[in-house]
Amino acid sequence: MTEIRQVTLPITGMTCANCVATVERNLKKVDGVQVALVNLSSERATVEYDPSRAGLEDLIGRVERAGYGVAMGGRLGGAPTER
Ligand SMILES: [Cu+2]
Repeated sequence: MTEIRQVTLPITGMTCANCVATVERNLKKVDGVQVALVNLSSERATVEYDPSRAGLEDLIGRVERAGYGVAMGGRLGGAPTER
């Protein structure tokens, strides 16, 4: 049985609905990602993925290659939270 992990990533650099769609589309391209939901007003991406197929760094790398950022650490409790 596969364990699915949910993570919330604080995304930086999004300004409009197109950005949201781009980030979502890219996150969904990561192998193992099942759900990617991006909220523009809260600048958060909620991702559900299979941790045996993808890691946090894959998600972050994908967002960065798409031209956006993932806020790490400190401010506003901005670090990615896993549960
Ligand atoms: Cu945009």
